[in-house]
Amino acid sequence: MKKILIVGAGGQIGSELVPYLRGIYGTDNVVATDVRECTGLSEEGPFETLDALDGKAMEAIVSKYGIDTIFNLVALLSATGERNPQLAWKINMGALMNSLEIGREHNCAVFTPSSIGAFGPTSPKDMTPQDTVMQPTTIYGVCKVTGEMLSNYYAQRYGLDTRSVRFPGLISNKTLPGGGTTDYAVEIYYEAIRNGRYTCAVPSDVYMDMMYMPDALRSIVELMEADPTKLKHRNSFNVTAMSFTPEILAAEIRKRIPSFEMDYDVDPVKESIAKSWPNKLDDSCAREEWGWKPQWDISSMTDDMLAAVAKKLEAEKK
Ligand code: AKB
Repeated sequence: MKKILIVGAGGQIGSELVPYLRGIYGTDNVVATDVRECTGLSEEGPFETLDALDGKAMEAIVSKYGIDTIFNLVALLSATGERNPQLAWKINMGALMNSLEIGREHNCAVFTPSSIGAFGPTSPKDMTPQDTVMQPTTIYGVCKVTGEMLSNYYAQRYGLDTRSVRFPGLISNKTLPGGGTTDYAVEIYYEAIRNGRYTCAVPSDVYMDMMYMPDALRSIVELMEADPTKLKHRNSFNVTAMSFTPEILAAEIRKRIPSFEMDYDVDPVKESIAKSWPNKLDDSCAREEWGWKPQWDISSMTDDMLAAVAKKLEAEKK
C-alpha cells in the first residue's frame, strides 16, 4: 500500500481509519473521499468530494493520485437498510462494483468490510465457522454475502487483490455509527455519562460479537499487509474480540458507575436482526492465516470508552 483511496471516509470506520493510515503511510499518501465535505479529514490531508456511485469521478481520482489500494467503506447499515432495501442494494453494491471495476482497470488492491450480518438464522449460532451456511434475512446481509462472492470472483477471474473481514459491532468514541443493530453498544456509553441511564432497543439477553475500534483498524492493516501466499481465504475473514448481551455491557458499566440504570424499548426490526445473527464467531482462520489477535476486551474497552467519552462531552460543553 503506497497510495491509498478511502471511499466513504466520513463514516464511523473511515473517520478513524484515515488518520490511522496517514500515521503509518504518510498524510499525502492517503486520499479521503466522501459524498459530503468532511472538515476534519480535509484540513489534515488530501480530500475530494466523491459520490461512490459515480464511477467516472472515482476513476478520475484514482488516476489523479496514482492510487494502488482502495478501501471501500460505503454502506447503509442493517437497520437503515431494512427501511429502504432498494436504496441499500443500490448504494452498497454500486459502491462495491465501482471499486472492483476501477480496481481491475488500475490494478489496485480492494478492501471492503463485510459483517456478522452476512450470517443468518440458519448459520450455526455459537463459534460460527469461517465457512458455513450463509442465508441472511436482511438486505444488508444479502449485500454483504454478494459482495464477498463478487470480491472473490474478481480475485479468481482477474487476479485482483481483494481482501476483507467480517466485522462485528464496532465500538468507538470518535464518530457515532448510524443505523446499525449494534449501535446500542456505543450509545450506552454516551447516555451513561450524560444521563446515568439508557433505554436499549435490543433485547437484554441477545449475544452479538463486538470489537473496539483500535483492534478493528489494526486488523485492516494487518490483513492488507499479510503475505498473500499464506491466505487460504480472502473474502471474508471472521474476526471478533468479545461477545456480550446488553445486560452484560450494562453490568460492566455499573462496575464503574454504580447508579447506572438501563431499561428496554425493544425495536422489533433490531430484535429480529440481532436474533438472526451469530452469538459468537470462530475467528481461528484469521488467527492462523494472518496472525489476527484482539487486544481489547469488554473491561479494558469500558475503561477507555468511559474516559474518552467523558472528556469529549466535557470539551463540547466549553
Ligand atoms: C450493524 O449493526 O449493522 C453493523 C454491523 C454489525 O455490520 N454495525
